[in-house]
Amino acid sequence: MKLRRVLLALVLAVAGLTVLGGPSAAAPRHRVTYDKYSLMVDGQRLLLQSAEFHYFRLPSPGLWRDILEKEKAAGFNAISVYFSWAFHSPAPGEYDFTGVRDVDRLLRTAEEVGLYVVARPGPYINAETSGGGFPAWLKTVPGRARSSDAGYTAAYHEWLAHINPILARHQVTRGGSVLLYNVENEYAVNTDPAYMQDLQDTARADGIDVPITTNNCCDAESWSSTWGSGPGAVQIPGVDDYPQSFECQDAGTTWGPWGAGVTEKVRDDAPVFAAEYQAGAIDLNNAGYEACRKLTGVSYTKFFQKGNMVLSGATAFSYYMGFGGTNWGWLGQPNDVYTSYDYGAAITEARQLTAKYAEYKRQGYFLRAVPPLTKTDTSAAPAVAGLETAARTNPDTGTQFLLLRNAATTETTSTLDWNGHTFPVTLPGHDAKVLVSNLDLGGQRLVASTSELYTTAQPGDRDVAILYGADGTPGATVLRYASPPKIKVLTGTVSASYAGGELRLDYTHHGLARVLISGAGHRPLLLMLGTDDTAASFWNVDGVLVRGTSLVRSASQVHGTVALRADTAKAGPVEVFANARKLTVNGMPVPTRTGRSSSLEGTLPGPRGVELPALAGWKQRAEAPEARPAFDDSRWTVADKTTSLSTFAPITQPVLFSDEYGYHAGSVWYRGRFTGTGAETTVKLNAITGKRGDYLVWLNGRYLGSAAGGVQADSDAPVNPDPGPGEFAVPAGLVQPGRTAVLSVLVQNMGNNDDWTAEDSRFRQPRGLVGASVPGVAEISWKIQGQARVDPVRGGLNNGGLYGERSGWSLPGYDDRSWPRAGLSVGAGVTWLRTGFPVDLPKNQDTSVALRFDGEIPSGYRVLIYLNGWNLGQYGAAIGPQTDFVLPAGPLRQHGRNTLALAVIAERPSTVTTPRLIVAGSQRGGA
Ligand code: IPT
Repeated sequence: MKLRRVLLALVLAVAGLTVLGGPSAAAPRHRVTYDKYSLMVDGQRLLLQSAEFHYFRLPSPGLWRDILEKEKAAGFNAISVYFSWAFHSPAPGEYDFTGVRDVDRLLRTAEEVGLYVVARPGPYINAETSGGGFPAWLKTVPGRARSSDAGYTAAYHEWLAHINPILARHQVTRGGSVLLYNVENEYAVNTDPAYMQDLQDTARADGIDVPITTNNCCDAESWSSTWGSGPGAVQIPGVDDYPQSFECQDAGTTWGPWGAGVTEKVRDDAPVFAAEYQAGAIDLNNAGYEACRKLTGVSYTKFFQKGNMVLSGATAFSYYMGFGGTNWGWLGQPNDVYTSYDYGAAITEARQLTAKYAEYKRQGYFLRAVPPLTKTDTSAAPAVAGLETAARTNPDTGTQFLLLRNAATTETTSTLDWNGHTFPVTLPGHDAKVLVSNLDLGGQRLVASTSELYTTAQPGDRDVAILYGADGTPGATVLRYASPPKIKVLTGTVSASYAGGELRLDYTHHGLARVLISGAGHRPLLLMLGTDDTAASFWNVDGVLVRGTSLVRSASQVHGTVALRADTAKAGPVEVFANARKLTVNGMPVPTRTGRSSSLEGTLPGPRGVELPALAGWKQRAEAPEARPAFDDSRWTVADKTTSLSTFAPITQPVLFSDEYGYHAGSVWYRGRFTGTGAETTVKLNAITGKRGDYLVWLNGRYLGSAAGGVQADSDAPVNPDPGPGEFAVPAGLVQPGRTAVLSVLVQNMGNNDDWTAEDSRFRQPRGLVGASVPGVAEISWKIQGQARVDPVRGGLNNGGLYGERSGWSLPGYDDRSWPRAGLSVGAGVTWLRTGFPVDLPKNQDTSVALRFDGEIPSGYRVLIYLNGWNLGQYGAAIGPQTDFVLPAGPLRQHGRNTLALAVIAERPSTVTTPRLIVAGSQRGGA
């Protein structure tokens, strides 16, 4: 796609035109079609290998390319992307698509990298985002969300009118990357076919002409058989499968509690589409994302995904998540996630590759090497004692795919009788293999192999193929040759025999064996036989095979020189298979010699050491002047509403729900005035914050205490409220008879519930105070204040309404010279700590930096972390188990001065743990 764009630019430049933005109507057009087997582009069958990526969880557009290149290097040919309405719209009618919201840039980057996009604009997206992607202002719009009610319809039409034209001009049909358009999300209960149909009609009217899909959850039949081809049915129904569930604490013991993970075929005329296939997990029980990575680790990935390939015949997959990212600001839905959305994915939140990534790469390269897999039917599979088997065959080529799966936890050794051959097979516990027979491998014919195919390449006048199997297990490969070929074993131990037009190689998978097969009227074949690890040490990017780097981003060959863009995590040897004599890496020439395998061999340097400054010289300033009776709140909003659209009935009047007054993110302050009697003994206050929230209470400037905010995530919540304990004792003498008393309450709203079941009440559930009374007092008059203004760069979800946030204390330009240097003890209430630090990271190197809090996670206070004004996380025992907070380039100035501001909200006097900077990974190279 990149080359095409460059060519187009040249053509247009010659014609005196310029290319503005993405592909225009003049760009090459392609046809996207499908049948029961697969998607097709210009009639060519396509195996869609997609990884989910949320641009809104990486507030650094320059790093989007890094993730996309890493996905592509693992063999993916697509990304699947939710577009978050809430992220772009802070208020009705207001939309922002600039900076970190520049989705046009995202789609352009996908085009440049060469990845298709499955576009998922919702309007409802779930995804553990606040409100499931609904902007909080939608809570004040009448009409049931996710239905065809008028108010909601007008609101989502506004969103689609903004996002659809962007997606439309980036469609494959117009020379762009958008291949599929996904409406809604797991819309399975409380459904309204007219709404589902209108989403599609609106998309079509807006110029969407690629196939429309949706992701079904719990009732996979919903948008097909129930409504047939009637209203709401989509062309290609997708199905979500999460066989390992989300109980990360059970990693290592749990196995498929949510089913076999075999994607259902929903429509006879459409391919099987695994729209979300589990590739990680949310951390429901605070086990930490490493546990989630283990729950969905290499074993799971092999067993379930390979099983699904053969058992379901799916030819379109999207793995959720490929890279999770960060719930920065108030993006997250608080009941299921904390700041990190690492997800235990193959690429970590700090953008590092894991062992799981290597497994995705093994599977991804395999899928790329076997085009016949795009059209298969189930076929009879040979039985193998002790193992599960299943098979599919391509009716045109006769290529067969045979699944061998070991459901036991221990290794199984058996015999496979397959197409007239007898092979020994050994499979480790919970492992799976997809074997291939009758496949054209470049100039060779693979008859059968008990090794898995990793990848193939055609450097110059020969073929290279890499096969692999678990270390120490037997392998055999049979190739067809009309006469005996010449066999040269370059490395390793391999025995060869020839009979009846077939060459059979027998070996034990170990290290990397290399066999050169030539003569017999074929192109020479370099066959490499490896293990999981030695196979995965190869990169096959843009047709160039490379071993020894930690990543290859792209490769090109011009005039006998192969130019790689590649990363190295350490110094070491590099080996390149290409039709070239010279090598450059990241623009630098690399001296090479030609090795025994006729490859180029050289040595590459690793990254330089990185020094990060200590964080010192903290300055401190306490705030919360709102707690003082004399504080001037004359410009605050009067809270006097008596009704709301929430199904939650307020415990007292007036309605104090913060969204009703336009305050949607983070902290909200309330000040209530009443005339004292002198007999007050108790203040009763209830708040709903979503999980992990709290509220702090002052009366006449005296701190009365704090409570955990109510959590109303359950569907029966509206009738079963539990908005916190909410009773605070009034010290004698604090309230004077006949005098005005002032109640000040700071509520930490954590974000909105999702609307997963389309029942409206969950998502509309209030945030902020829901009940406030002082027994003996007839009336309290209220004022409310939240976020002062939408940050034009960082957006509406970045800030709440703390005094320091309203006064710019989080911003790098704020002048804190008058602030004293102070210790780390803080009183109850809100205290800010600020410091500056210089960073100068090595050039031509990708260093990922994070902030780490050492020691036990404190209770009693929470910390909002602002880096150069970007709200990059929340830390504290009430929040979650997270101690490392990624500081992405962009928010982090990599060559310059940075400002770190910590807003400490303390329920009691505390000594704050201050963090330090750490290197979360460093490689020479980078995007
Ligand atoms: C599936 C959602 O579609 C997706 O948005 C995300 O929330 C994911 O779950 C969990 O991370 S719903 C599936 C668990 C039934």
